[in-house]
Amino acid sequence: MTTTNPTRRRMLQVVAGTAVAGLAGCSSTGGQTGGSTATEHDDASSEQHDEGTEHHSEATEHHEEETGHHEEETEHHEEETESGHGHEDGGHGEIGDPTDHAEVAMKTEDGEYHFAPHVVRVNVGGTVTFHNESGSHATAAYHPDNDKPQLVPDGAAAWDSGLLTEQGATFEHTFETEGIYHYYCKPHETLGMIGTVIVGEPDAHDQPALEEPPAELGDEPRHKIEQLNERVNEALGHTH
Ligand SMILES: [Cu+2]
Repeated sequence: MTTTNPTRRRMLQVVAGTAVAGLAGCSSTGGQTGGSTATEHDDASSEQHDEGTEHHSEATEHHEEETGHHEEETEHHEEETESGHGHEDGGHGEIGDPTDHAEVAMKTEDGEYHFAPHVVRVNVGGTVTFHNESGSHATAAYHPDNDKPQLVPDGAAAWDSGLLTEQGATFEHTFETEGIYHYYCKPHETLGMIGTVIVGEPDAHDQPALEEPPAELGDEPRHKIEQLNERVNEALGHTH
């Protein structure tokens, strides 16, 4: 029940590929560059413009494209470049642009319990694979189907992996609804083992997950969710 059968996985990959093609088409009409779409775009622009120097960094190319139109976006890219794409550093790095697939490790380390990174970001239709690295953990959405308050977008599907006890066990969920999702580890929720998935380019004003966490969750989970929301707002450039 915890592993994904190969056929289903292949199907998901095909679907994910289609989503990329669709996005590439949209973003060429102007809008935010993101993820692999940005890379393709950069390749094209470096062929056109870089007659002398071939070794422009990504950051430089972003500046060339965006300076003048979107000063805020340019600053955002600077931040990302300075600290790198910190998807593997345990959750303290920049969140970056959405991708079609993200991995989250579930671990018990020095008596602490983590989803790492704490926040990941995927495209609409993207998949997150949860990987049990050490200890026994579960991943479940804050959703009424799991007898929890709704901290996922309206209309979003719930998930619940059940307890993963074996090292190396995985569970994956595909996110079809844009928005912010908080999720928890059943045995360790009260110790703050909570994580977040950002799907697409959601409107921060319209997310149940970003509202003040309900009192029924208890102090530690609420505190953790507030921290996660700070990082989400930062990633979305939502500062008020
Ligand atoms: Cu856990």
